[in-house]
Amino acid sequence: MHNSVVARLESLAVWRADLDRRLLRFARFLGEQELESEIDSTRIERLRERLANDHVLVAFVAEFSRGKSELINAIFFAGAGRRMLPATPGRTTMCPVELGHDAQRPAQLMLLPIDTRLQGHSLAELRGRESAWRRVELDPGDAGTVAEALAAVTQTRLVTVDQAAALGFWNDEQPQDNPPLGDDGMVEVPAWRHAVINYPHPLLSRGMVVLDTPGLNAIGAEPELTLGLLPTAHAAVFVLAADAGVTRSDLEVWREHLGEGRIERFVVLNKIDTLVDPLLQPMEVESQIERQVEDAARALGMPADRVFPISARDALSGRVSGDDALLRKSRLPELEEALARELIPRQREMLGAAAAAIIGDLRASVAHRIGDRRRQSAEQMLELRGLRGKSGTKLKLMAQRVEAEAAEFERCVTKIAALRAVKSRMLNAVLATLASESLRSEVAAMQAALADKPLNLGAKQAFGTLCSRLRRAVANASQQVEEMRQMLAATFKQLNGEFGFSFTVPEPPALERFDTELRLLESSYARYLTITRAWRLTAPGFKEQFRRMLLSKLRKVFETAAADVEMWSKGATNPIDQQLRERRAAFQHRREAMQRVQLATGELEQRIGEVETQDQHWVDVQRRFEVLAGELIERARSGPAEPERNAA
Ligand SMILES: Nc1nc2c(ncn2[C@@H]2O[C@H](COP(=O)(O)OP(=O)(O)OP(=O)(O)O)[C@@H](O)[C@H]2O)c(=O)[nH]1
Ligand SMILES: [Mg+2]
Repeated sequence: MHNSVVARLESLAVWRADLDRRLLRFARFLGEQELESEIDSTRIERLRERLANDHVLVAFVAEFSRGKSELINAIFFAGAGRRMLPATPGRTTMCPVELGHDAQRPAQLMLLPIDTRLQGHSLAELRGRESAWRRVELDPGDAGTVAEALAAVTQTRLVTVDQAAALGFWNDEQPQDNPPLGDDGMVEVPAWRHAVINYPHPLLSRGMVVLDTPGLNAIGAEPELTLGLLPTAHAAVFVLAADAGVTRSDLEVWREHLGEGRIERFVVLNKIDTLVDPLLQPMEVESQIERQVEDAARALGMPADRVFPISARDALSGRVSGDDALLRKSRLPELEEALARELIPRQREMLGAAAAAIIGDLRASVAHRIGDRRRQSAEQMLELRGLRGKSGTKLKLMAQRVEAEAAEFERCVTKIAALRAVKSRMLNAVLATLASESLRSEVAAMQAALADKPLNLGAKQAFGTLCSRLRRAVANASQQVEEMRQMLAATFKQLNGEFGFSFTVPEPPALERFDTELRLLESSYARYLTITRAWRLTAPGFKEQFRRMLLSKLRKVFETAAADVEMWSKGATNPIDQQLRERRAAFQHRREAMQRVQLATGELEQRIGEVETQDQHWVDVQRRFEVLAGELIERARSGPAEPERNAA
């Protein structure tokens, strides 16, 4: 069963675990050789966290009844021998459903009641709050009861029109999207806002997360899905039905949710089994399918090889009954192969490139540290060799010179203190520019502008103003960082020249990346404000949710930028203490050497021998370190073994 996907994910998981092991070994080596620094350790920790938590999120998006849930059943749950996620004619899935597997937790279904929308908390906030969710234990060994539990995602509730409006399901100005009104004046709305399924499955356990969405066009479209969840997906599978063709509402869903952005898109033309016609030759059916694929590709502006004609129904029953011919006929394996081929390597590439860059930085900073130590040994050696055959008076003079040099060196302490003071003032200025308090007041200002004129042009304008102010803040921070860099470079140059240090300014973080992130956020939010369903934001709970969501997204951008700047600034001055310590130790060595030599001449040769041994030790450490770092980078870049080669 879809071996290639499992094999690829498996080799990805093996690669991640291997990288992690090597990183750990690398960190241990640095610790043993006393080469670690706080910053390097933080960097290694962060990278390890990323390697452990990285996942591939695939979202299934479409108008209702196109067969999203059935497709997920066919890909993920055929092994259970039955239909697991409810898939029926008409609207079935009523809330977004997230499928994943976290082995630390029991198999379970978590349901978030729809009422939570009224309080204005965003989904991201509620994720961490267990008490907000209803929990149902699942027994993976018993497919029947699991399927029964999963039926919850179709549950609805009857509420009054007012309640429906508050929940975001009713709008007097856009009656065509409203759910039907019962004779008793009640409206049917989804019972749950979100469902999370934790279920052991070969794909899910290897880091794949699947998002099934309700038919988005009419019901259940909460801003968070459009703005929070979908943009974080690595791939989206957009489902069309061959018996419906590309309808206006299909196009609307496509445009509103997948029309642009960074997500990798796959289009599925489902239900090709419905095209089978006893009066047509198979060839004729085939050319009908081809024509539909081309039409769909044209309508969506996608290349035809990204449109996959399949039958989810045939695939599911083919797999359940072990009928390989039916499975082949369903053409699902082609889609799965494409998903595995395109998606996983890309994910791997991104992770590998990020890891290689971080390890490259680590390598540079540690190599620098080793270089420093070797330089000091060389200096000591030079001095010791110079002592050979010197008289007692000469030695005394030299000892005095060491004392004078040491005293002269201590002058650097005041200069360094001044440097620290200037740096910390400058750093505080950058951090103030990127502080979340200023963000909150900017967002509040926009919110105030929104309050008077609900979501008309004024709102877009207010949002645009907010975004341009924030981008200006990032540009200012960038400028401040550049000034800091110049200050550090000039001071380091002076300190190096005067006191023989070897300080260098590391490359400052590229804040342009955050400008790009802000632009992306801006375009997706601005697009949302113009779509027809943005009226939901007029309900107070939604407005609050929108504000919190926006604020938390922005905060993340700004906090990451601030953390990067802080880390860089620390990294620039961290070596100071270390080099100070080492220089003082070197003076001490020289003093001791001189004293010993004065006592007995045999000591000198012994001392020279010691320094030689020490230098040899650093040569050895350097070599071992280079091998470790080189292997680590090579491993990060090359990625996992190709599963085909392994499998064969
Ligand atoms: N003939 C045929 N019917 C299918 C196929 N896939 C799904 N269906 C049927 O289409 C109907 C809708 O399928 P679902 O999987 O519930 O569709 P959905 O896109 O999840 O719909 P919502 O949950 O309402 O958004 C169900 O009756 C399925 O049995 C297929 O390949 N061929
Ligand atoms: Mg469904």
